Amino acid sequence: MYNEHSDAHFQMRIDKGEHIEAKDYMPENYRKHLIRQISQHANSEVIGMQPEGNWITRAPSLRAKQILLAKIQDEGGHGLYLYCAAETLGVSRVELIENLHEGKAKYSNIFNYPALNWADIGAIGWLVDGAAIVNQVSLQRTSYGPYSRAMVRICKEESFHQRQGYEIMAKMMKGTKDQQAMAQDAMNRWWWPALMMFGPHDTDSPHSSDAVKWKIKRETNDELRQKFIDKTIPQAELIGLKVPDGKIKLNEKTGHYTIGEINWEEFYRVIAGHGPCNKQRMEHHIKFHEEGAWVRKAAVAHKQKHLKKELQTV
Ligand code: BYC
Repeated sequence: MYNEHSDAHFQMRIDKGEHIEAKDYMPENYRKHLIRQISQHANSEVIGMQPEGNWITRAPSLRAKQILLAKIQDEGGHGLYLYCAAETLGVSRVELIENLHEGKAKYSNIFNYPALNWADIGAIGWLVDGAAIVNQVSLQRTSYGPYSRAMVRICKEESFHQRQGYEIMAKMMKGTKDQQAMAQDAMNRWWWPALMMFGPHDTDSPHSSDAVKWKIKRETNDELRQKFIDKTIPQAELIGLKVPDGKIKLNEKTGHYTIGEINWEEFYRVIAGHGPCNKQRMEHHIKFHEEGAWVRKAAVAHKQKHLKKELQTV
């Protein structure tokens, strides 16, 4: 009989496919691994609002503006679910935000690239949300209950995000020569960074072996990247976009595409803080976090006032 508070019992539960809940026994390294990943995920959702936020006032129609607004609001909401999921592991939101501001916690590489024009909003929705959804569909079966349940809800909204991006790209590809060139240019700039979103190759991924053993990851970085590639190349071809990779080949036997070499030097440079927009993204977040301090103070004061009233009536 296993002791319920042992690593062996925990692993047995994982192997049986059970969800681990907040109050269940878990090894300290499992807890830390999840805090790192879930907080990075939350940070990505929130920082990801910035490149798109710039385009709300410049959307080409009222319909496009409404859709973009809803999408960005969803992303703020996803950040909230994810920070809450991380908090169930015994860390506070304040610490998580401090870690982001001090550069101790990461966010996705992709949000350190600029959104230069309206076609970029299409490319972000189609490629960035498209990559995120491949990863997140898999994470719906992750072993930690609160993270898994957050993913189920997030995935429903994410598939709408991906489609709105593809719609923008498809529309531009049916437009004028200039519009087609803009869509192709956005594709050229976002394709490779989107492939990097899945993280380094499995052989270079230090966290993968624990993540797979603990069923935090149900599929590896390379497996998920391949799924995204196989799904996205035909979508590009359908609307007349060229994938910016001269080495792409369809392997008729396996049904998978092979691609050229990803520039990992660029990936590591960007996640180390030296991408085109890292400084701007962090300065913006810190500025608005500081300016919003009064809202947080007011919410705490409001809660305390009501708690006091409740105690007086007991
Ligand atoms: N960017 O051992 P590895 C969205 C780091 S947002 C930056 O493979 P792991 C959206 C990694 O952290 C969706 N860093 O790590 C929002 C580690 O460094 P540390 C975002 C990366 O954790 C708004 C090192 O490289 N999705 O949808 O096993 C608008 C070694 O990597 C990245 C998620 O966050 C990266 N791309 O696997 C539009 C998904 N990749 O921590 C859209 C949840 C790796 O030791 N996260 N690193 O300093 C995951 O599934 C996994 O954490 C990853 C990486 C696949 C990303």
